[in-house]
Amino acid sequence: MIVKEDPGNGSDPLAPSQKAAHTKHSSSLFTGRQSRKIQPEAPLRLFVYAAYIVSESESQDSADWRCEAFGVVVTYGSIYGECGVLWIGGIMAGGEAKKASTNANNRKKKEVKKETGLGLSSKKDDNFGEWYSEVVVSGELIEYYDISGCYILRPWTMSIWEIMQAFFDAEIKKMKIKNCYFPLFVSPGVLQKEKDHIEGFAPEVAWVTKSGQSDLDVPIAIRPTSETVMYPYFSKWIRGHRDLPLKLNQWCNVVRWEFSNPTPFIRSREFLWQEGHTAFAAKEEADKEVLEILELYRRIYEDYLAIPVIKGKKSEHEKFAGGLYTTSVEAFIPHTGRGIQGATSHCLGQNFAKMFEINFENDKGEKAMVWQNSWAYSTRTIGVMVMVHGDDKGLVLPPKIAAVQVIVIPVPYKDADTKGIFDACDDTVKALNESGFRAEADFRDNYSPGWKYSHWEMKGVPLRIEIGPKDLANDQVRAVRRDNSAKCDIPRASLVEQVKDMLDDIQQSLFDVAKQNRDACVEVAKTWDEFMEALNNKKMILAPWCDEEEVEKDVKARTKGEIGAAKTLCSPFDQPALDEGNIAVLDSHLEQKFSQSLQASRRGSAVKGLVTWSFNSSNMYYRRVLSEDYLLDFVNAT
Ligand code: 87F
Repeated sequence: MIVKEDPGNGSDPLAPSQKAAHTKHSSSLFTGRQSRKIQPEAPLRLFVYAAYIVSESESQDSADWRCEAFGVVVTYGSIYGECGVLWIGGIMAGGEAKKASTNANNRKKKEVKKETGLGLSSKKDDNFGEWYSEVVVSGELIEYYDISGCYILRPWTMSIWEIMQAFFDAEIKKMKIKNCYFPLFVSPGVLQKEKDHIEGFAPEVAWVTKSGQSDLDVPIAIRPTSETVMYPYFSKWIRGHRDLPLKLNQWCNVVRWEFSNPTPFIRSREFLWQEGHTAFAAKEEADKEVLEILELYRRIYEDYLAIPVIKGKKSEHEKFAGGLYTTSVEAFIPHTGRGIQGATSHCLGQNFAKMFEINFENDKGEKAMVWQNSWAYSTRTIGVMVMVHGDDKGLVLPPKIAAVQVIVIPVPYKDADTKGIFDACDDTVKALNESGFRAEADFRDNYSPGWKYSHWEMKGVPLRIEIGPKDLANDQVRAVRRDNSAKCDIPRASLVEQVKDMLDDIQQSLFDVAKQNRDACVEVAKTWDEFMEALNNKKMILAPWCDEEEVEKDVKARTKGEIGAAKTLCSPFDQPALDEGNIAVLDSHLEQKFSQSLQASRRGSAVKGLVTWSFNSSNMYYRRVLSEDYLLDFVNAT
């Protein structure tokens, strides 16, 4: 058994039997193909890879740019007047200044467009980035702000967020997790305590250094996450085993001064999230919670946002460095060919307990350290939803998260009975509201019905009901679906039942279509050539991997190109079956392809070396098919 298991103390919490139990409800990645759960004795692990954008800090020119940007503290100008000023430890360097002016130009373009009417000027297939920027603004989700990377979340966004919040909040309350609120500010002392893992994140921490014109004696950080804010109090509040478990959650904003391409919802400098922080007496309790929370995240994506996700465990390299292991739900954007981390649920192990001295007296009267978890999902969920479902007419909202599920539009006609039409609209809204649907009528008299259709399409309302003279005469309404433009006439007598069926159907069909599109992008690669070909074809790749960090870094380096590089997303809990034939072919292929790595690895430690040269499937075949003795002989012989 060569695959690394639990890197810390205790047993692997994601052991096969548990995995199977927790993936019971999730949609299989491998529908239509043979699917297999990992057996304890099988060392094979498939990893999902996808291209991702190399962050600024990883790319050459921006590394210089970042050096330039630090060490100097300047204010962002006079907009704050004489009141408390928020200062950030960095200047607006060339790159950022250029970006800001480009943003301003884009805004100007958009303002001009507004006067010319509705409709998007970019197409999703032609220019995805432009399309996305346009759709989030035209769909009234966000408004750009004059600080780069910060966005105004408009009511249309907040209502989506509140619906997801209501679901998640109720679920965690069932798990006896309680809400709390800790301050936004962090003292440098506690932040420093966590310096080992915060080191990599340090450039993203924003600091308050002034109040009015005076310098603060000690600068204060703004929370990028709340481990260091909360854990000193965990230490104070936890004394004995009866104080455990301590299970807290907070709904709040966090600030991370991102330097790479800001993107509404996806990468912003301030965002909303929930962060859960829990402490247990036993590791098993923590392990169980990690997966329960992950399942709630899956439900948010799949049941609410109608987006298929893959549940799995992060590699050591990609996990939260401060924790023991990280699980995640991973989504995929077919238009860009990129994977996107949907939410994370970490087992922190006892790392923070050590740092913050979170000890307790156990039931045997001995001193013990707690086991901790932390988990979060953020407003990024909304960005993923826009990217997956939106089309050239604008947003497409799944009914379960839409603030308005049904928009009712009167279609009066010259000498028709306008009052009768308006009354029918009112009655329709009333009947739907009384049955628990979120319905509204648009009675504005300064817009034509056609304009209203486009407007509500742009905002993504799942179902439109039109009522005109003919409908009034026939005691019916006309319903038009946003997702596929299908139209039908509904007798008013069966309005509620039929609307319910249609909304259910829209929700399901959005998920089905998204899953079909996602599945069409998943490929199993068994050779490096297959891997590269799939990557170039914007696929999400399932590739066997030996769980070695060096190999992972190697894949990243080898795939780095103009559009990004490949990185591991997770080791899915749900593993596909693999054809085990053709080992010889794979073997010779490997010899050619990876001879350099092989030579390099031979210079290093023997066993590790064997691992290093095969970051594709073949190494795993060796491991499965060949005995440990053979491997040792092989290592010793090379
Ligand atoms: C940015 C600046 C400073 C991520 C950061 O995922 C610190 C951090 O600790 C940082 N970006 N992280 C990791 C956050 C880990 C963890 N926190 C609680 C979560 C879930 C919620």
